[in-house]
Amino acid sequence: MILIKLGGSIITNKEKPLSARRKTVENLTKGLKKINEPIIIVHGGGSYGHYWSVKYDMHTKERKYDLRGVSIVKNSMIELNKIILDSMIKNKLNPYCLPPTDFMSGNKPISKKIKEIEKISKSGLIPVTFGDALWYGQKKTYILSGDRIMTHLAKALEPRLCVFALNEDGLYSDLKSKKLIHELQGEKPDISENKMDVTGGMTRKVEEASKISKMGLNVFLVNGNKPDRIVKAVKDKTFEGTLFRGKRNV
Ligand code: IP8
Repeated sequence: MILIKLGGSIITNKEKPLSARRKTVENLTKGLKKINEPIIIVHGGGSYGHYWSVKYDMHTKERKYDLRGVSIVKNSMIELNKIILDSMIKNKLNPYCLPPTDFMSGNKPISKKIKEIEKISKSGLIPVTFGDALWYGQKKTYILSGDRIMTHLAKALEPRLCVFALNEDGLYSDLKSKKLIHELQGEKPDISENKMDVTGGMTRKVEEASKISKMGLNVFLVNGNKPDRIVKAVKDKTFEGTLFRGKRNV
């Protein structure tokens, strides 16, 4: 089983509110079509969810946020999700839409539901979920990042590989020269970036990726503009990007 996160920066145009990169989404789904094993898709918020989360000052902390913001963030994620689902349907994949409310209770994953997601993906359907605004309890809500969902799913399902599709070639040891880090083992690199995501952007991704690799699993950060790199990583185990090698795979 393969877990794939389509980052908001790759599926949307982050400079333009509420604009999806439809051609890129199309290329990605065509790439997914070439993978012959169970997959689960998670996608981010990009210029949909993050745009509204910033407007309504909503974050990952559980608080009493503006209820209007909660509704609008959720609505925008449904809109972005629909674009992904439509592209998958068009390319003859069988997505099975699962908003995170389906497997989260407050900020905890429901293990029975997560096990069910595994069964769904093994049946040939492709579960598709996404970062979202979620009910926490006592009138509080929070933003659940798709990266955090990846960690929840990885922990429970132990996929063969976790892929994060980004709008970059992977992690750079130096931002100016764009020198790519090809492989990491256990260590968590120090990265600097401009934070524009309410969930922490690249910092969060690196955090979750190293958490997952510490569970022993391989995590691969790859350029989503080159879907063949995803296919090659899955099929031939050649990693053109940044691989966080999990202990089990050393
Ligand atoms: O882009 C957050 O998901 P992410 C989604 O995976 C929202 O961090 C609603 C901002």
